[in-house]
Amino acid sequence: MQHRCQENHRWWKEAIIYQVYPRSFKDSNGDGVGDLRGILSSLDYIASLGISALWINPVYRSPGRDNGYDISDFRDIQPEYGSMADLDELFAAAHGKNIRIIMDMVINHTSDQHQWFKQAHTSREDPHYPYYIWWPAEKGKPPHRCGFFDPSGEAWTYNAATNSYWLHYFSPEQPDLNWDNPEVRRELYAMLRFWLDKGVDGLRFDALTFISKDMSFPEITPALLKEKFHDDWGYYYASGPHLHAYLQEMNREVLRHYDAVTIAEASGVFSTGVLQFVAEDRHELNLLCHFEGMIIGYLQGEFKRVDPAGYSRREWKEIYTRWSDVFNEKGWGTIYLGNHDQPRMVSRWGDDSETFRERSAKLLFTFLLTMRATPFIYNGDELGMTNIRFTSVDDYEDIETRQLYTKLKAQGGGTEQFLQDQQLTARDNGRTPMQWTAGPNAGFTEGRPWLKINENYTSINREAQEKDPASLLHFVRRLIRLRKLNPALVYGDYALLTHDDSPVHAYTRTWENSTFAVLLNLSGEEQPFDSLFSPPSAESVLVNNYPVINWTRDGLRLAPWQAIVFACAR
Ligand code: ISL
Ligand code: CA
Repeated sequence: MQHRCQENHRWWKEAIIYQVYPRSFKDSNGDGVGDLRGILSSLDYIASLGISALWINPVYRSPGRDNGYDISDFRDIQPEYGSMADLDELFAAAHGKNIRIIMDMVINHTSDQHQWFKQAHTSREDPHYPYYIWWPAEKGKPPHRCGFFDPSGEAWTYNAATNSYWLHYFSPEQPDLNWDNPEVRRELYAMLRFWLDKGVDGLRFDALTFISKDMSFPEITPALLKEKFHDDWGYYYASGPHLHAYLQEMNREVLRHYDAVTIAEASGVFSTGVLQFVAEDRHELNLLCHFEGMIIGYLQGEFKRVDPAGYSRREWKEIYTRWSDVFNEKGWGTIYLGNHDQPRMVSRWGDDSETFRERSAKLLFTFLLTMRATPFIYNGDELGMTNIRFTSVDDYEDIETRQLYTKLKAQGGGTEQFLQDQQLTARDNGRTPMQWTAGPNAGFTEGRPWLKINENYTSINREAQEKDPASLLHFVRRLIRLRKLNPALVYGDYALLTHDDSPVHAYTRTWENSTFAVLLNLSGEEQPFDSLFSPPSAESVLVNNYPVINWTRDGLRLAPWQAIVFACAR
């Protein structure tokens, strides 16, 4: 078969992207905050993983209310992270090691400390007033919109100087930009060119699906929201009237003139809608990160609460299969199991108990690196770092947790349940400092870390895993190499073998005349697997997180969290 992808190879389809959360990665000057020189000094480690590109979370000038997702100057660096010269040095050093750089672009909103907003909120006559979205108070109270990080949950905040309310889908300190204003778009495009001209190799667009709003702000009752927009504001916010027109314009004006990969963070986009963003003939973007995988196991209609009993494996298989199949003819997918907004991968999807932490993390990486999509690895996951599970609200630094708690208290809710939920879902679980060594502060800083370090750093750290050939870290390196050496694992057709409720996720990846079988037992119990395959020879087993494969006369028995990849006989 002449394969559809053959004429369509792109570096970012073959890439493995490593996400660095600068604040928590490596501190170079003892102030307890990770920084650019810290990343620079860790570049050999990053390169040793074999990854192709680095995505760096925002390091721009920012008051840091949302750890950099509230930008006050798009063209400057927040001093606690370093300087523009440091960043330039990092770009050059990374490029010298064949590592591409992807920068995070936050263009749905700015900080309230951005010059534009500082001026805008002084008067309706100010030229920057129409850079933001306002509801004049003479029209009464604005129709309710959800502000994710607002202490009252409301996305409008009143400003006396202009006698109007500004819109903020996140916190009040993150006013939404008015994309309907051509001036705003012109400014943002110029800013994007500034970064692309510097030679960045990719852009990850934060909350990109939210940029267009229905500016008539129709009243949305909870009933209407349920009926028309599922149960989810993300979906409503991602359905703005001019979203695709703006993305096409941004492509025409900026993106198509550069050879950089473009990635949307796309809350509220489902597999039915993704091709509108990434099909080649749409001329919008290259890749999109969806949330369908992240919301498996969430309690229906609840924000930041997952079912403590776990998640449905049937749903897992269905969602990842659907998100693989949707790109069979056009576009290309992404896959991730954790990031700076999510709890730790092994705590959420695996089992972080002593017994299964390492095995289940190995299984999750086997999945991540054998699917037909560009994989993202979040820093620290390659060491099997786990949720910190804070037992006090005061331990949390994250604006989301803090605001949710304020809201809960105002409504008279209980702290205990809140803490239990946050132990499973809070973003700070994934933001604790990187565990480099068993030494003081896990080798992250010589000062006082900005966020507590997980106490398990004495056993879970890079140093220990470097020395142990059987460690997760070495396992991940081998998997990365395997993916890079085998186009079947990148471009090969994906076929699900287990369409049932069992926790076994088994699939094949086929490309030209090679086929790989991937068998994953997503559970802590032994599972039978009725295999169509004959037992593989020892040399065709490419991955196994156990020393043996238990192939009985009745078929295969997969051990708890066992992950196997083998090359099928021709
Ligand atoms: O919409 C949501 C919930 O329904 C969120 O998932 C939202 O899309 C997501 O949190 C957006 O995240 C990004 O933008 C935020 C920032 O705090 C995150 O860290 C960033 O990844 C605001 O800039
Ligand atoms: Ca520092």
